[in-house]
Order: sequence, then C-alpha cells, then structure tokens
Amino acid sequence: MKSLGMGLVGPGFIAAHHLDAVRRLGDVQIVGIAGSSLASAQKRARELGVGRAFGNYQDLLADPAVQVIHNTTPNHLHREVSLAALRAGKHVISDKPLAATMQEARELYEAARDANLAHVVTFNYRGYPLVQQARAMIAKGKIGASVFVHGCYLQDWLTDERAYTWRLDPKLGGASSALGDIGSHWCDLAEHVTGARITAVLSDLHTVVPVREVPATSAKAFAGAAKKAAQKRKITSEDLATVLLRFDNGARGCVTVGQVLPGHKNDLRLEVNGREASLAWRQEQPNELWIGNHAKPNTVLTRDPSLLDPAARGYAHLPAGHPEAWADAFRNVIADAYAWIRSGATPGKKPAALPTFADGYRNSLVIDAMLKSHAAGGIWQLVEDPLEPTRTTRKRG
Ligand code: SOE
Repeated sequence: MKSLGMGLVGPGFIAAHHLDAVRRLGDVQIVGIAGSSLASAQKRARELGVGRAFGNYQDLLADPAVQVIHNTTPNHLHREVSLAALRAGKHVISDKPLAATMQEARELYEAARDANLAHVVTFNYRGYPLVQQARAMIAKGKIGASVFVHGCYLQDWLTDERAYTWRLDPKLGGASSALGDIGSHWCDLAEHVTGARITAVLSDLHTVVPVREVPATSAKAFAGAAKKAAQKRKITSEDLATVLLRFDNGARGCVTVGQVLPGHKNDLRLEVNGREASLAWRQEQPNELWIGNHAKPNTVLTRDPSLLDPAARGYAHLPAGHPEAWADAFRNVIADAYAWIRSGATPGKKPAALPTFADGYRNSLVIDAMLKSHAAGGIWQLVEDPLEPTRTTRKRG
C-alpha cells in the first residue's frame, strides 16, 4: 500500500501523541514538523525523532510529500492553519476545540465541507472500545429510552495559583477555558454515546483562582536579559462550571467541569440512565463498563473483544485482562482518520465513530450556549444549530 505523508504544525504536549499514533499505523510517513521558529522546531524534531523541521507552517504545506496536516497549535491559530491546509488541498486532523470561537468553527466547517478532503477533530475519548460498546447498546435499545445523562470532567493541574497556561488567556485560548478545553470532550462524548443532542443549557461558571502568577518568558532569559519575576495576572475565564442540560429526546442531564479540583487527574465520567438499565463509564478505568439494573444484579462488562458488540470490537486490540488506555483510544481515532482518507474521504465512507469538523462546529455551538447562559445570569439558553434546524425544535418538554 502506498504510504501517506503527514506533517504536524504546533509541536507541543499533544504532538508527541499524534506522532506516536501515526507511527503505530505503520503506513504513514512523517515528513516533518513546523514550529513558531526554525530553532524551536529543530529542537522538538530532535526530541521527537522527526527528520525534518520547518520554521513556519507555510513551507510545510508547500511540500508535495505532505497529504495530511495535523494541527496541534494553540486554539487561536487553529483557524488560520486549518484553513490554509484545506486551501492547499491537504486533509486536516485538528486538535479540539475546533477553533477559538463559534464563528471561526463555522467557517472551518464550511471550508472543510466544500473541499472534498478529510476533516477530523480529535475528540479522542470516542476511540475507547467500551465507549463504542455503550453507544452500540444504546442505539440497539438495550437500556430503553435514555432519561438522564450526567457526569463530570475533573482535573487538578490548575489548582496551584502559580500554574499557568495559554488556555487561560482569552486571546490565545478563546473566551472559555475549562469548558473549551475539557467540557468540549464531555459534551461531544455525551452526544456521541447517546445519539441525542443537547438542545438547551443552564450554566453556572466560576473562577476559583482569579489571580495567577505567570512565569516570565524563557525567551527573555535566553536573550541574556535579567530574569524577570513572575507577574500576577487577573483571570477572567472559568476554571469550574456546572451545567444543567436538556436533550432532544427529552432526556435531562447535568455536567460538572473543573480544573482546580485536587486529586482529580483526568477524571471524565459519563453515565446514562435509561428506562430499562443504566450504563456508566469512567476514563480512568476505561476497561470497565458498569451496567446497572433495577430488578436483577448489576454487572461490570470488562473489555473483552469476544464479548463486545461488532461495532466496538474493532477498537479493542488486546485480549481481556491486557489493559488498553488513553494512547490506544487516541490511536483508534487517528486510525479511523487515515482509513477515511484512504477510502477517498467522501462523507459516505466516514467511519461512524470518527469526529469531523461538523462535530467540532456543533460542539462550539454547545459551549457558546453555555457561556451565553451564564452571561445572561444563569438562564436556560437554547443551542441553536443551523445544521439541523428540525432537530433543535424537537421535543423539549
Ligand atoms: C489538559 O486539560 C488536557 O491535556 C486537554 O487539553 C486534553 O484535551 C485532555 O484530553 C486531557 O487534558
């Protein structure tokens, strides 16, 4: 099989996992990575074992050996880089959230839709076998009509007031911090697993740490200037959010998202209660799916390929008792992306679990509604979805 060439723009934390995933596919050639300067790209290329470094993304896009661009830049650059890649005729795999604003997300979705190219946004938690199992069970009516969809996404890496990230700067991360960064994953997962859409939200956002210490830039220290003390910065975006939800199938829901909650590392939990049974899945114990029953004992389905629904089986690679986790789920999403590209990237050939720019745009509408609900004083806010006008007016009662 002819190998596909990929290039990556924005070689930060997540870039290593994109590269790991494509290396594990075995039929993708890593052409090079582009950073904000040639020196930084060269340094990262050495660390990541990549042969070529580019000082800007335009040169990477101009390389005919590159057919696929992985966009792992900070949020404020997503639009520019993904649009340029699509215009250069490259398939695009973008980090989430799709863009810094809902308007930018729409622009990206429309450009991708009209380009006849693959467009993927890495809502990577879809790639877990037991997530796909839960989705298949719900689609087949195994838990009856869903009535309550709830959970959380809790982290603690921003607990210390000396912790700082570009995600907290609205100019770089967008208006939302915790919701955009990890609430986006939860909302995507809840909609993907249930097959229902969030139609209305009521949110209470809070900034637990309103002032943070921002470290002085290393660039200054590098240039030989006196090392500056950390600066205090006022934080305006949320690090904690609680949101009530209504779904288009009549289900109710709620989600809590926070990044300042000691002890919670990457604690994404999703539970769906149906009229016949319940399902619960936890990201930190991803090889188990809890099945709750009313008049018979509860069970725990452990990840065993032979016990999984055919729709989920392909996402499990090891026999039962050999745990699979975050990097494997991430690889599954990237594998689906390349399978779609190889099949011609037409809408009809897209693997059902693969999140696209349409999902990224849809997700931005949900997060935007959450911000609006809070800004209006905590009132119900409809999620207006121009892509599906009929669905947003369905049963809301
Ligand atoms: C940080 O909150 C982070 O790395 C997110 O940016 C990722 O999307 C999430 O998967 C893990 O946590």
